[in-house]
Amino acid sequence: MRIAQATGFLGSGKTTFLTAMASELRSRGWKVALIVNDVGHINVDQEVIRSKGMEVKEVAGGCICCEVQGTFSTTVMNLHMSFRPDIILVEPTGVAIPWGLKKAVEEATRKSGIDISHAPICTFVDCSMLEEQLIFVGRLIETQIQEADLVFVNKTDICDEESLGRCIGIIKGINPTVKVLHGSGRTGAGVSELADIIVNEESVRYHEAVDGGIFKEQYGGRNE
Ligand SMILES: Nc1nc2c(ncn2[C@@H]2O[C@H](COP(=O)(O)OP(=O)(O)O)[C@@H](O)[C@H]2O)c(=O)[nH]1
Ligand SMILES: [Mg+2]
Repeated sequence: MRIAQATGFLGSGKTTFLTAMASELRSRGWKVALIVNDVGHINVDQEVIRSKGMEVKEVAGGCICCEVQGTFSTTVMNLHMSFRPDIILVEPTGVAIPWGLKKAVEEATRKSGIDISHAPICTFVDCSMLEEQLIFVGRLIETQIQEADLVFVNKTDICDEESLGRCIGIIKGINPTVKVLHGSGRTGAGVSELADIIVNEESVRYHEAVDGGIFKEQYGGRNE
């Protein structure tokens, strides 16, 4: 079974994009489940998703990065037993950071004994809002970009070339080596491209170095 997680600030378009991605994966023959972990209003139309042959579960009460990591593991195990998905797409809260999400998957793997492969964690960025958000919630967004396996610049349907270029420049300034894709969950641009990466590539894992810096290491065996 595979788990694919998204991060990105509230309103960056995660729900819209993951819904489109779920349909794309389903049309490729994957059995898809979604886990939505939100603090406020859950935007996913659960009945519509179920009518398309997918399953949705909610994890409430906090962020799966920290407070409800245990509930996340249980939800993953229950989904595995009841629905047998090939892939679970996970939308955490807008304040989740990739490091915490990686730990959540590690814990689920350890507790469940299920052979889980971990797709790259994608951080969604709203290209029309990035500069403003960096002023108000800069620390959070910078962390989401620094720790991401890849960044998706979303809502390009409402951005011109110049602001898209500026946005990519800011992201590369924060994380020079990260792969950056762009498109729109609303128009479907980039959905197929991101789906290719989600099914074919692996997440990279981070350890905090002794000096407080962060270094990357290939996401390895599940007993580590
Ligand atoms: N223009 C545009 N709006 C979008 C796009 N994706 C999502 N939105 C809108 O942005 C808002 C937040 O989207 P949502 O998917 O709920 O974001 P989330 O909070 O990250 O899950 C909603 O009003 C969406 O309709 C997009 O690609 N283009
Ligand atoms: Mg959402």
